[in-house]
Amino acid sequence: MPKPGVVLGLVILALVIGGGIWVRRDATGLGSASDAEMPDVTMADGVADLGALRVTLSTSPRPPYPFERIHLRVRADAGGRPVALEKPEISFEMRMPMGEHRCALVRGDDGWLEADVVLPLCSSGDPRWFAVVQAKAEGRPVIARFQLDLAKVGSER
Ligand SMILES: [Cu+2]
Repeated sequence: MPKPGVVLGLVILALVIGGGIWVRRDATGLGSASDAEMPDVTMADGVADLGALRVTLSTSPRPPYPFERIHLRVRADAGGRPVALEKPEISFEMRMPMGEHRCALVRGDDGWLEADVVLPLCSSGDPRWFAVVQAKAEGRPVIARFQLDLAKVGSER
């Protein structure tokens, strides 16, 4: 049997770790979704699987750089057929509040919806942003979440 003090220590450690994760998730405002569940669009197209509907996000350049224009393309499909998104918009957030970064997606080429965004570099050094595509499809809300990491300023292109 371990000493009671050791058991108490482990319980407290578990509470601290659990509490830390809870606070971190809560701070993102992203519900219970963890990073691992969100498609990463830093270096490749990402596809969010929303059951019957799939939402694809494509960014360029790759990787994206802070303070430089990032071109975004979004499309939705179901069973391989394109689905029209109504009132589509995309917003960006970090774990910490970094201001409003929201723009409407407008019709582009080949059924893609497009927008341009410029994202600041967080002074904390955290490069990770979360992109949230919101729209309606056949009257029902669509919310697709992605993650991307901004490249370090001055890094190799
Ligand atoms: Cu910040």
